[in-house]
Amino acid sequence: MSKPLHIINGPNLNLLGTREPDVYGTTTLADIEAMCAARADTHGLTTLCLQSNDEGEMVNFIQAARTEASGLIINAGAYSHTSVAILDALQAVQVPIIEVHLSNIFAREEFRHHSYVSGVAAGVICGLGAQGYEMAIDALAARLA
Ligand code: CA2
Repeated sequence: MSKPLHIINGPNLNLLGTREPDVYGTTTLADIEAMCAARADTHGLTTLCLQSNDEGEMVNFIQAARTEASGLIINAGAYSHTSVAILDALQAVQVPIIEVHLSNIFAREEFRHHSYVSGVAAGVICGLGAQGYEMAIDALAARLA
């Protein structure tokens, strides 16, 4: 049995499906986490999900991925654009990392165009909504096969 894929969603993503549907869609985070588990299952993989509004808690979960995960999917939310602490934690992770954003961060404000996560990610998916998470799982499964 392989280690689970760790899936991290950062600040405010617990609000998905309740506000700003024009930007982030109507799918809730619970829906996304269930979709991820189902998609992983088609590859014989499992998932372990964290949503946190707390940067330190996210760092702790990333550190745990060093020994407890086979791959990592991260939507660090606004911390993508600000957090050197999350970058430092990700740099210590050896398993493949895929960065996901629901919205197309390059079609939005300039400050969203840079992500500290991107430089340590094997790949970046943005602008495809909840489907981006499924694509990230497929990509990790292919790498782990
Ligand atoms: O597009 C993405 O997935 C983002 O990571 C979402 C972040 C944003 O700061 C990034 O630039 C791009 C914000 C998540 C906020 O989520 C909400 C969802 C519903 C209602 C309000 C906020």
